[in-house]
Parts: sequence; structure tokens; C-alpha cells
Amino acid sequence: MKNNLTIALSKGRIFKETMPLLEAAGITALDDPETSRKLILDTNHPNVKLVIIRATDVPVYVQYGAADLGVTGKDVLMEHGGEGLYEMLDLKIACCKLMTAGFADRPLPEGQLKVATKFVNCTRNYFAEQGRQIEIIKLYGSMELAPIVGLADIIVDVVDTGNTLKANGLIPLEHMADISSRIVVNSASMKTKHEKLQTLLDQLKKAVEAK
Ligand code: PRT
Ligand code: MG
Repeated sequence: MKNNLTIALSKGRIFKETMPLLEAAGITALDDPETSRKLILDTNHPNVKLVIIRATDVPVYVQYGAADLGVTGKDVLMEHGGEGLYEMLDLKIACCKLMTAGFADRPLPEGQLKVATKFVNCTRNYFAEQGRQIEIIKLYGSMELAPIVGLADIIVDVVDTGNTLKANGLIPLEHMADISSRIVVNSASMKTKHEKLQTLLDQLKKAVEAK
């Protein structure tokens, strides 16, 4: 429907940090995803819905037009590749860094490095650019464990305070990218719903600048 807007969001830090910006743009959620089991939340606008999905699924929903727009970490977006969507706005929320991490006192092997990560594409691109040979071990979580149990030499993960690394005896090594959350828009919606989307993007931009 030309008049409807569907916004994809993940719960947790992205929902919490996005809602004040959406509220500044006049959109309030009628339910809280932390207490409700609903996956589709109504808003104060009858034509605007929020879909609550896993962070890594946000670019996929937007790519296929299941959502017109979404909020996603730049890490997740780089990993997805950005097909079928436009990155329109940096919300400057959920900030962190994509880093390699390992042991402070353990020299890295001479030959092929074993890297554990869920960011397979980011990791492949980063090391390929540097001409370094690696073997990637794809994990879905708790990457910090991999060097401890000898599964990998280093990990690639997002780091905020660094406390999780520290608690597991690891230190950040190389800075790969600065990460914040971005508004992504389905490329077809950008044409068919241009006016509605542009108005919302302008309001969100103002809200980001006012912060
Ligand atoms: O948690 P889930 O498996 O559902 O998915 P997710 O981890 O992809 O989602 P979520 O909501 O945890 O993260 C959404 C986005 O927030 C990420 O894509 C990042 O862009 C951003 N972000 C910002 C972070 C962090 N900060 C962060 N600290 N994402 C994850 N973390 C992790 C970090 O990997 C570490 O394990 O939180 C842990 C604590 O970090 P420290 O360094 O403060 O200890
Ligand atoms: Mg998480």
C-alpha cells in the first residue's frame, strides 16, 4: 500500500536508542517489545508499523521490501553487502568499533592466521586488502572463547567498552572500522513512497543533529 510504512528494528540497544529519534519525528510505539510478544507493533500513526526482528535480519527484510526501511548496525550492513537497499542516514547510536582481538602475550603464528568471527565477509575483505592469509572459522556468538580453547589465534568482533574482552583475558589489537547504526531504505520504496520517506528522513536527520 502506497500510504503504509513498515520500519524494521531489532530489540535491545537499537530499539531503545532509535525510539527517541522516531518520537522526535512524531512516531511513538503503542507496545514495548521487551514486554510484548508481538512481532508487529502498532504506532500512533495507523499507516506506520514496526516489525521487531533479529539485528542481522534487518537488511534482509529491507532488501526484499518486507520493510520499507530499517535501522541496522554498520557492521551488520557491511556483512550483508547492501544489495537492494540504500544507506540513507547515520543515526549515530549504538556506537562501537569492529576490531581484531587476541592475547597480549601470545605471538601470532608466521603462516596462516586462524580467525574466529561471525563477520565472515568483513573479515575476508579486511585481510585480503592487506594480503594476509587467513582461515576463517564462522561462529554465531561467544567469539571470545575461541582463542582460549585454541580454536583460533584471534577473533573479529564489535567492541564497546572492551570489558568483555578483558574479562576473558583478551585485548583489542587492530581497529577495522567505526560502527554506528544506519537507516536503510528499500530501493523500490525509495521511488514509490519517496515523499513519505523523504519527510521522515528529514525529521530524523534534524533529531540526530539536535542530540
Ligand atoms: O544479540 P543478538 O544475537 O540478537 O544480535 P546482535 O548482537 O547482532 O544484536 P545487538 O542488539 O546485540 O546489537 C545490535 C548492534 O549494536 C550491533 O550490530 C552493533 O552495531 C551495535 N553494538 C554497539 C554492539 C555493541 N555496541 C556491543 N558492545 N553490538 C554488540 N556488542 C557486544 C560486543 O560484541 C560484546 O560481546 O556486546 C558485548 C559487550 O561489549 P563491551 O566491549 O562493552 O564489553
Ligand atoms: Mg548481541
